[in-house]
Amino acid sequence: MLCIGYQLREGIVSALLPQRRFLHTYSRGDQQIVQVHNSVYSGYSWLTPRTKKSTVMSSSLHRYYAAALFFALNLCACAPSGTEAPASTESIQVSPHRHIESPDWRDQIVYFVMIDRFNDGDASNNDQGTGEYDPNDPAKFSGGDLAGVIRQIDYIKGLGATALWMTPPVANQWWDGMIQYGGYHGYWAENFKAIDAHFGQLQDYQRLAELLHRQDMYLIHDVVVNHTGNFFDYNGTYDAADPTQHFFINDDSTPVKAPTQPPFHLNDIRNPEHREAGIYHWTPIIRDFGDIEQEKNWQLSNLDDLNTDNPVVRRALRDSYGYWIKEVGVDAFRIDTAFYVYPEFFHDFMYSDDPEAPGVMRVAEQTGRKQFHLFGEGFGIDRAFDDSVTRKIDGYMRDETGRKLLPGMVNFPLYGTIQDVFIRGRPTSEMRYRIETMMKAHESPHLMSTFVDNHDVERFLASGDITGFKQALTLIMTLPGIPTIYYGTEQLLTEQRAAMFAGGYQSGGKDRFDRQAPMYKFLQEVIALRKHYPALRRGTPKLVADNPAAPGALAYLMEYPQQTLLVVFNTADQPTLMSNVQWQTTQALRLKEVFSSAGTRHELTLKPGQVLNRELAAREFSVWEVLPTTDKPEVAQSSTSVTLSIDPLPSTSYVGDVVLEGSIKGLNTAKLLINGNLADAISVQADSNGRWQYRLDTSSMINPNQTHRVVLWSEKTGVASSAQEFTVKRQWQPILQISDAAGDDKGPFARYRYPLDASWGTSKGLDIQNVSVFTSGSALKVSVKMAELVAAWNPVNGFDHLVLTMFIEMPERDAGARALPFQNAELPDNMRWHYRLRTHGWSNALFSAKGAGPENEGTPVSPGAEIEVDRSAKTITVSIPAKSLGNPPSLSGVKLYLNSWDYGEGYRPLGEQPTSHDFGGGRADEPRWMDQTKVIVLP
Ligand SMILES: [Ca+2]
Ligand SMILES: [Ca+2]
Ligand SMILES: [Ca+2]
Ligand SMILES: [Ca+2]
Repeated sequence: MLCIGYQLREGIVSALLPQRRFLHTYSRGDQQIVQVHNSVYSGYSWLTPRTKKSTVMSSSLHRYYAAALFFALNLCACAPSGTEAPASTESIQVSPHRHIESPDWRDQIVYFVMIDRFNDGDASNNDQGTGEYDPNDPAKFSGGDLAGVIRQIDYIKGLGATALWMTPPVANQWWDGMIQYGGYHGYWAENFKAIDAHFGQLQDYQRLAELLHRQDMYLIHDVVVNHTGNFFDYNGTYDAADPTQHFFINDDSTPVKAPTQPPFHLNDIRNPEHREAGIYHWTPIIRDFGDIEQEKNWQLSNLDDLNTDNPVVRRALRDSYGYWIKEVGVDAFRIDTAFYVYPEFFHDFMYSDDPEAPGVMRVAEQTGRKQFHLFGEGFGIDRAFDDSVTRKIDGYMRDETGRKLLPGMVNFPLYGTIQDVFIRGRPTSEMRYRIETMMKAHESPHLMSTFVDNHDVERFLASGDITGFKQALTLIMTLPGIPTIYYGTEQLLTEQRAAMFAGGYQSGGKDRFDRQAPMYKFLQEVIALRKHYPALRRGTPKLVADNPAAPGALAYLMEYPQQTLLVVFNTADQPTLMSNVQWQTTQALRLKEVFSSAGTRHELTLKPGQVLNRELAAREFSVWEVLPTTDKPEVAQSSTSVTLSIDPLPSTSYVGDVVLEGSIKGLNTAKLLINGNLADAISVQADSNGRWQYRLDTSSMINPNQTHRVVLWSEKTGVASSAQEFTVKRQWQPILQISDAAGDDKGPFARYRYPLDASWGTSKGLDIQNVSVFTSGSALKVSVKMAELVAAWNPVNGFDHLVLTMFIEMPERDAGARALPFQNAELPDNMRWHYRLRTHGWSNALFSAKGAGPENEGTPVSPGAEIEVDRSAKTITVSIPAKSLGNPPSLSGVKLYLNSWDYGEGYRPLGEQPTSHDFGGGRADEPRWMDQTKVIVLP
C-alpha cells in the first residue's frame, strides 16, 4: 500500500538514503605503516619499523598469545617520537582480561561511539599533516581517539551500558578529493588489519578491551566486508563486457592511492595480474537499488566493491577480522552494509573450516567465546503495515533451508516506525503491527539491535521533541532486542556527528560528559528498569491497546515465566482514553506502577475478567508490574448499575456523516470519544428512553484505509462502552484540471540545468505536466503528473530527485507569507500563502505560515497530508484534511501554486555549473525552482 502520510515534525527519514549515500560516498583514513609503505608525504618522519605483514599474516591460532606479546612490545619500543607510548604493564603482557566468556547478549545495553567525535585523549595524533584534520569541518578528522574512549569508560558504564560499539578503528583513506570528504568515520578502509594513526595503536585498542572486560563490559568491533574506500571509479558509460573502459584510479586520495593490505591492493583492472586476481567487482555506482545485481556487485556510492564470491577475498576477510578477536579480544562484530553482500557469504565468514583463516566463530570459540555475537546492518525501513524489508533482513539471519546465518541484524524497520509514531504522530496501530510482525518474522528478535539514533540518520531531536525521545527510548528498553544508545543521546545532541569533546566539530566549545544531565539520569533510570526485570529483556510482547487512526494509546504486556509487565504510552499531544484493555479472565490482578513519566507510583486492582479503562495524560508513559492478587478490587459503587453502549455500525465505508446512537443507563450524560481523543470529547445526553444519537462530521477522515474507533465514556464511574469501528471513503469531486507546458523545466530564466549524476536519468523529472484538483467538503486533494518519476535511492514515498512544494492561500484570511522558504523567491501575482506542503521522497510536511520567511519554513500542522504515488502514471497525489486547513466553510476562491526542485539536506544548491547533485546555470541567490504552475484559483 502506498499511503504514507507524514505529519508534524517531519524530517528524519527524509535524510536516510541521501545521507547514507553522503557518508558512504565520502571516507578515508590510514595508519602509520601505510604511510611508511607509501611515503605520500615526503618530509613526514615518524616511522614504525614493524611491517604489518609479519604480524598480521603470521598469526596462526596456536601462536596468538605469543604474537600479541611480541606485537605489543614491538609497538612500545618503536613508538614514533613525539607520541607518548602508554607505559602500563598490563598492556605489555597479555592480560587475563583479554579473552572472556560471551555474555547472554539479550541482556546487554550497547553504547555506540563514533571514535573521531567522541573524545580526544591524545592531541599529538590529531593532525597527520595531510590537511585531513580540521575540527571546524564536518568532512574532516576532529581528533577523537581510543585513548579518549578509554578515559570515558566510567561515563559509559555509569549510564548502565554493558557493551561498547565503536565505528571501525582501522586505517582509512583520509581524504577523497574526488568528492571532498574524509574517512574520519572509519568506513573507508585501506587496511582492515591496522589501526588508523588518528586513533592510536594496537596497544590502545588492546588496553580498551581489557579495561572494559575488567568492568564486565564487552567490546563490539565494526566490520566492513563489502567495500574499501574510493580508490578507483568510472567516468562515461560503463561497459560490462570491457570494464577497463572509462576506468580510472582516484589520484585525489590521501594518504594512499590504493589499499596497502594484500590482496586488496590489487585494484587496477588494467593490470593483467590484478584482473586475474579478481579481488574487486570493477563496477560503477549503484543506480537502481531495486536491481539485485547492482545492489550486490556494484559500488555503494563510490566505494570500491569487493568480490565477496572470490575465495581469496573471503579468506582475507576472515583473516582480517579473526585478527581482532585474537589480538584484541573483541566480543562481537557489527557488520556494515550487509545488504550489499549476498547472505550466503556470511556462512563462510562465520563457519569456514579453512585452517589458515578459519571462520570467525571458530576463532572466537578458541578464545573461549561460545556465543560470539554478530549483527548486520540492513539499511531499509518498511512502509506502514508492510514487511518486505523485515523479510529481507530475516534472510540474513537464516536462509531458505533454515540454516543459521548472522545471529542478529539491526532492527531498522522498528526504527522507521519509531520515527513515524513518536515524531510524526502516526497511529499507534502502526507500532502494534511492527512489534507483532518482528516477533512473527524473526526467530530471535531478542538478538537484534534496536535503536532510536545512529550515525547514518538525522538525530531524533533534530525534528522530534524530548518527550517523544523519552518515549522512543522507553520503548526500546521494554521490548525484545539489544538497545543501542548512540553517543550524545544522553546530552541531547541534535547534530548527527557533533563532537562530545571541546576541541571537536560542533562541540559548542565544551566537553559534554555531564553525568548530572537530565537525560543521562533518565537513561540511567530506564536502563536500570530493564536490568531489574528479565521480562523486559527476555519476555514476549503481547499488544493490548492501540489506536488505529490517530496517535494515542499504545500498550503491551511483556510476558516471561513468573513475571509480567505492562508498558503504556500515550503518543498524542492531548489526553486519551485507553479503554477495554483485557488479557486476564480468571484471576484478580494487582497493577503496580514501577516507572512513569510523571514520577507517580499508582496501584490498581482488577477483578477477574474486568477490563482496564484509564485516562492517560498527554504524552504520558508508564511501566507496571502485573501481579496476581487475592485483594478485593475497589469498584466504584455507582458503576455497578451503569451501562453505556453504541449500536453496531455497518461494515461498509461511509461517504459522509456517520450517525451514531446507543443507550445510556444509570446516568444522564456520557462522553463520546473519537479515536480516544479526550480533548475533543462530545457530550451526549440520554433521552427519556435512555437513548442518545449524534451526527459525526467525517470531513477530516481522508484516509480510506484507516479504521476509526468510537467509545462512550463516563469519567466519573470509569465505565466505557464497547468500541465501534468504521471507515470513511470520501467521494472526491474533480473541480479543476490545468496543464503545464512541456519542456519548460529550465527555471525562471530558461537557463537552469539539471545536476549531472547518472541517477537523474533523462533529466525531465522536474517538468510538471498536469495538475488536477479534487475536493470533498473542505478537504483538498491535488494530483500532479510529472513528465518522469525517478526512484533511484529506494525512497520511502516511492519517488525521489524531486521536491514538490505547494502553496495555499485561503480566501478572506489575513496575514500569510509571500516568501518561498529556502527557494530565494516570492509567490507570483501578489499571492500570499497560509499553508505550504513540501513533499519529497522521504517526507511530506505541512506548514502554516506562522513564523515563515525566506529562511523559515513556518509552523508544522497536524494532522498532515496523506500521499499516494503512482510510479507508472507518474503522478503524486496529496490529500489534506479540512481540519488542517482550519475547517473553512468552502474551498471556493482558494489559490494554489506549485513548483519543482530537488531536496538533499535542504533545497539543493544552485551554481553557475551543475555538479553531481547541484543545479547549474544560475547564481546561488537566484530562485530555486525548475518548473512552476500558474496561480490556480479554485472555482
Ligand atoms: Ca587525538
Ligand atoms: Ca570507487
Ligand atoms: Ca557488494
Ligand atoms: Ca512543465
